[in-house]
Amino acid sequence: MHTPSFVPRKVTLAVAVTLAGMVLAACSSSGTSAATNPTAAATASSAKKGLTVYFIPKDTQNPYEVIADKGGQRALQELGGKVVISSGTADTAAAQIPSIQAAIQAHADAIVIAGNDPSALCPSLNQAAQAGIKIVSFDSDISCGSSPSHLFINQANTEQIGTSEVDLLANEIGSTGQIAILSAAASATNQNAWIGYMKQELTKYPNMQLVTTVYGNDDPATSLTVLQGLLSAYPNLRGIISPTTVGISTAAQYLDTHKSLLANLTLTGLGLPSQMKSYVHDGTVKEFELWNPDNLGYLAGYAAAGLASGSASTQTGSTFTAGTLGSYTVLAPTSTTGASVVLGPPTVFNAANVDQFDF
Ligand code: RAM
Repeated sequence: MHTPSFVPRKVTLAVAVTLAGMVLAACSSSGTSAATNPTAAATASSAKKGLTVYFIPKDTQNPYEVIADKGGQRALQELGGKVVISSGTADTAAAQIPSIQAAIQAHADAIVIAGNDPSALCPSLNQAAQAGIKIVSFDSDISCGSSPSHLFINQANTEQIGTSEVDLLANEIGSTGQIAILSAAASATNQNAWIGYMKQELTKYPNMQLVTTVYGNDDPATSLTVLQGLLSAYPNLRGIISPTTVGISTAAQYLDTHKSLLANLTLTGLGLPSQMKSYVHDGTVKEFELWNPDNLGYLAGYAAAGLASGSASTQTGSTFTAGTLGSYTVLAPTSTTGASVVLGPPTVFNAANVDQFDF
């Protein structure tokens, strides 16, 4: 049996258990939590009052994105500013461009965007930056080179998310058999970065074969269609990793009503505890992972307000304070992200702890 290369599973579980029952306010390893830094909230009030921050999620219908946007609203409320939530209903860059234009028209102070495509948004974002709007990406990074400069709010270490999902599945299926990935949009930066690390991790498991990746576009109906296609094309499939809350909840719902499939098939990935708990308790899913999306939006809101107020920067090593979450340090760009801060490690959920989380 393998253990994850990055953070031992036991440690991750221990973190989950330790945090149970309290607000999941994990900080990046480079950060200091407000619990150990009581002046955090006070420092944060250096943000300008009356800021307007446009939150542009992947789409406005995905419950995960809705929770993240609420976290952003919470942050701006604390800071005496406001959030405008604007996006399309499909996970495409084209659907997000009108929202960037709207932010420019409204003379917004900052944009917080979940990129549906690494580079298709860059010309519009550049235009926004030239109009003086600060750019933050969250959930799914953009890749615009140096123009416009932006800060990515990463939910957890990208490599750890990818490798740990493979390790969870390997542990459940005895590291053997055909597996597949049920992803979101084929152009989504976050999904593709995680999948890259999954493939890397799979080289440690020679008896597990990734047969295909299918894309449900974070749309429940499309996710169901591609899942059914997958199951009929690969009747011997032993495992599915769905690194999207829409994909995993759709697949769990389907398996729940087709329980005979569970004799040979294991599902894991990234899910909202609120959507997944019934499937965990009835045995459809044993373990899955996530972080607190509300905290992700809250951190992004503070980062945007900090950039717009001059109290945060994209400079490697610079720090800013994100209200009750505490202090964060900007990390240098990597092969998969621009300059970033990391919210914290993901939590593994199972029957023992899944009821303790309210997102
Ligand atoms: C979905 C989206 C989002 C991803 C989560 C885990 O809701 O694809 O981008 O971060 O799942």
